[in-house]
Amino acid sequence: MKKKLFFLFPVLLFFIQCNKDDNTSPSYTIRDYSEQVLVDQDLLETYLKTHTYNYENFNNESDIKIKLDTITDDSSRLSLFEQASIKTVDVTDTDGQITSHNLYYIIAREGSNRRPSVADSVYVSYNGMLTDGSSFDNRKFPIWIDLANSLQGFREGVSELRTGKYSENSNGTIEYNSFGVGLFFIPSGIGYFENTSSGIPEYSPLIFSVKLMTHTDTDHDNDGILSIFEDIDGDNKPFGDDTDGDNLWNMYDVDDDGDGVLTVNELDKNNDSIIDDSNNDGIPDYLDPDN
Ligand SMILES: [Ca+2]
Ligand SMILES: [Ca+2]
Ligand SMILES: [Ca+2]
Ligand SMILES: [Ca+2]
Repeated sequence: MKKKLFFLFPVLLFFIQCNKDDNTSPSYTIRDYSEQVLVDQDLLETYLKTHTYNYENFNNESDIKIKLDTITDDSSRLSLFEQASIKTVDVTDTDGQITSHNLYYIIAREGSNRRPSVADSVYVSYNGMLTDGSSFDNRKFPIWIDLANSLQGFREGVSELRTGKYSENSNGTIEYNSFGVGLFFIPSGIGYFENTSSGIPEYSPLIFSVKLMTHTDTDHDNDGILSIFEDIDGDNKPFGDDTDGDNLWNMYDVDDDGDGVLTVNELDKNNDSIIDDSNNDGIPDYLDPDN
């Protein structure tokens, strides 16, 4: 079966509706990541310690909905905090200062198939919430999302899940089971930070429950190298890598070394399924402007 990609980008995840940087008010200054991250961490940890979810329901293959609930002091239920893992995600500001952010996450069910990369497209249903419990975007039916162009906290979280298995019903519809289900608690620095969006005030930590049905290995520029492998500095992310310095990242650049020969045409000229390095200098031809 050939999979068809429908890129129905959810507005909330990708488009900033109001950028405070453009605000004409002279008194407005954008907060520092290093200060905001402490505020958000405090807020998220308080939420995690005072809430739980229906974790006992995820020991099977069916489609279970995550239900968050408050926890009382005398409860024997595990809090979210007791179950959460932490992934450290760095953010570099315009001055080059790096701030580490804690992405808290819970894998309610890991999933049975493959993990997508941070640059792949994923087929997900999700509920996006604030720490006050309000929901700002609830997708009951799955949609395709390009992780490379989604919020940093979202793509780092979803890439920790595994996809499921699917079967085709007699009427042609696809049914997914044993897919990954996760909860992600995202500080604003790897969310929208100073920007607002519909239902999301500035500097809001975000909570997402996500079901990952399937994914597609994605090659954004169709040059024959999957986007995740257009990663030159070796940090396992193709973001910001730009071999020829033309301000077009390799994942979007059809001629990665800028030598006038398209990457797809100098990858493997002798068709031996090995990436060519004609002058044996350790740099593959498609990244070598001298060859
Ligand atoms: Ca480039
Ligand atoms: Ca490329
Ligand atoms: Ca080239
Ligand atoms: Ca070359």
